[in-house]
Amino acid sequence: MPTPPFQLDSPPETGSSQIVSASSLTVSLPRPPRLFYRHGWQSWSLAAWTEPTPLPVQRPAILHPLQTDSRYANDVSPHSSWVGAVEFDDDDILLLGSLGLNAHVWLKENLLVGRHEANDCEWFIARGNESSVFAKYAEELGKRFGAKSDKSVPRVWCSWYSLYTAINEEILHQIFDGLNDLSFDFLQVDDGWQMSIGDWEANSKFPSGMNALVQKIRSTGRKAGLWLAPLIAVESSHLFRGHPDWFLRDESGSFVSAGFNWGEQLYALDVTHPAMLEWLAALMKQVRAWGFDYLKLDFLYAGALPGKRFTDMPREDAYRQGLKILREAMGHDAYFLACGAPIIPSLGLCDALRIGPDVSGKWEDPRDATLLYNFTTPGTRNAIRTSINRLWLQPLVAVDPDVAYFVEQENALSLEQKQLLQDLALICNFKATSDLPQWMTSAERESLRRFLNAAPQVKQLSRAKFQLDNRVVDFSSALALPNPPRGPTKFPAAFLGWLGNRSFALNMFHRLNESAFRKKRQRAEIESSK
Ligand code: 9PG
Repeated sequence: MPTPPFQLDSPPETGSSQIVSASSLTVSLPRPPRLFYRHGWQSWSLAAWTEPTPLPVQRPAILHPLQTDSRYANDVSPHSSWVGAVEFDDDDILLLGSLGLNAHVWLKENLLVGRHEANDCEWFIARGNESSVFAKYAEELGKRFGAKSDKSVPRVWCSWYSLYTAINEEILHQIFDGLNDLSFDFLQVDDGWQMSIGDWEANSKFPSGMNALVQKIRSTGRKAGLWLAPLIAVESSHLFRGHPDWFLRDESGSFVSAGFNWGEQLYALDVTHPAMLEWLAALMKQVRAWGFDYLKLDFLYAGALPGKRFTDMPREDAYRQGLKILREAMGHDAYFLACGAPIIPSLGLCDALRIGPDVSGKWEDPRDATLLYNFTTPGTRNAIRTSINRLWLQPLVAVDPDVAYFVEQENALSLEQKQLLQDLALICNFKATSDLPQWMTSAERESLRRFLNAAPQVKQLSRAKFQLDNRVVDFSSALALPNPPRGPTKFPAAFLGWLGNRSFALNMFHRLNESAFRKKRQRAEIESSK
């Protein structure tokens, strides 16, 4: 039985903290805060210090399951997953964070409210400067969810941010050869190798098969990494058609949407279904048997969506149980990067965690940022903003801010913007790129080489400023949020939101992207043949 709401009439003294066990709790604020820290549910969801007022609901709604915690996406009061904080003054921050799963924090006028979805849980409340309250919170989380992985963080070349789905065996071989003297530990094949989302076998662009691809990677002196999204499937996959009973449904028996991507409806696997779990474990073993030692498991949020499961249990507990099975099956010696993953429920089970949205060769898409008020879509500004606001996770897990860029070709970022991404990677100590050797000038190749071998002393000076050795880096340009749509822009914004909810529009968008990716590959092929 959940206990009645716990009320704290005044927050703790500056410099102190306390732990309270309750299903819900309210903390009265002594005065109106000037900022609220919102922590998004999964890797791609927004984490930011914002005004303490409601923000517009991000659009399109069809993507809520894949970009936010859909259950709370329409909340009017500012909402945060597991942990929220308010700022009264410089160095006067009040943090309320749960030490368990399935918990949420809201700012409701002069109250900070914490609520668990099912049971009691422990709540951590602390007041003081930002770094100390978050450090203490992280320490308590570590005691409950497990210590940080002791594996060294690998340097990774990832295929996604250059060729996207347009990869094939031949071009990857050329790239792997072209990276010859650069000190990558892993060459990671991303989305584009599989038959379908759900059908995890090599497609016709990889006629020699996955084992041969691993052999090629190993022949260059590196280890092999692979991307999979093992907890979702598209409607057209054999997996979904063959095993509808393995998929998550709601109370009325309809399939739960896991969002929309690849021009299709996505569905979520039920991570408590015994036959499904057997299939999942066998899949992990298969991937290891092909020879992949680094697994980027993506779209993991699907395991924790609300729904009715084979075994009834709180959704994030179900996810965590599923993740343990994945981890056991892949083996503890594999390097496991969790992506699109609910943050707190992934701690202690993965080696690294993506802490922000995807980067892209663009700083910001005004359509997404200003009209749709969506900060989860690919874009370098979005990626930096959320990642900077999640650095407090560093004592718990290796944090992946996504790849950095070095090349000018096929990339619209300024030198300064690329430098911010590189510096963020150094701060996180997670070094990855997707840049093609075909596109690198010799100077760019040199700067990539220096980056891969760099290990600067990092010191945080303020929310936006960091010192790297003797250099100060300022991320302020990435942290601010654009103003919500106002006045005449409200109409195109509403129309775009409507259009974004239509599957025909998303489908058309997908086809355009795919054709742009293929053209990119053709340009890379021409460069290789020079
Ligand atoms: C492969 C990619 C890459 C990338 C992942 C993930 O619609 N969305 O909001 C959305 C966000 C991210 C995303 C896809 C869709 O990218 O983060 O690194 O692996 O999948 O498809």
